[in-house]
Amino acid sequence: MKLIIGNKNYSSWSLRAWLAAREGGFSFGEIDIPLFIPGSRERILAHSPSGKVPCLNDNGVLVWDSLAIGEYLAEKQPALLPADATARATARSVTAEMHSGFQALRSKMPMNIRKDYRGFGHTPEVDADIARITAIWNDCRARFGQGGPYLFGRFSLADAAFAPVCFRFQTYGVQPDGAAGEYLATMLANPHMQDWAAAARAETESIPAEDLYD
Ligand SMILES: N[C@@H](CCC(=O)N[C@@H](CS)C(=O)NCC(=O)O)C(=O)O
Repeated sequence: MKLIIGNKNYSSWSLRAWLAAREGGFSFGEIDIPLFIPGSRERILAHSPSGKVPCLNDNGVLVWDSLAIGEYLAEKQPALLPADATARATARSVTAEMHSGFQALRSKMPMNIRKDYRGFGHTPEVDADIARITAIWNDCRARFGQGGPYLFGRFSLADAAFAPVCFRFQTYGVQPDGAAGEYLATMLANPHMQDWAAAARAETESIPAEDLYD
């Protein structure tokens, strides 16, 4: 199994698939392709039909888009989704909401693990996205979080979906109150998240268009 991913500092979609694969206990190799430099597009297209990362190559089976990769991995490792049907439906709902929404947060607070942009990026739309994410985290923790420290107790695809938001909150100094704040701390202390962050800090490539507040 090989996962094709972009820069660990910036590629939020790559992080989702990578973390799901790590937490699912899969043994996989990585093909790391720095994005938005000459040759990037050709290199990605050699592996990924969409021309985007992440893309999973499981012994010739190609799966692209982080949502599809997560579902594929959860078919092989069902523990990546909650066992209870209501919890599972909610996990899929919040994962899909994250996947298709939060455009203001994405554009004004892009993932950028190496930077300290505390206080930057706030607009009314961004703050509304932050409020909705905080509400999701508090709601999932209260209703489904009894069996562990993650949104649905044990780690699930929903946590992978929100992993880049956790790095964003760290970079931009967003501290949610209550259970959501504790959940943020849990995610940032996750050993796989720390591995990813260490690798991001060690990268030398940068994408100037993403370094919004230098
Ligand atoms: N919805 C896709 C988004 C993938 C995506 O936009 N990937 C970006 C990097 S984070 C990319 O490959 N950009 C390179 C390009 O557009 O040339 C997913 O969930 O995988």
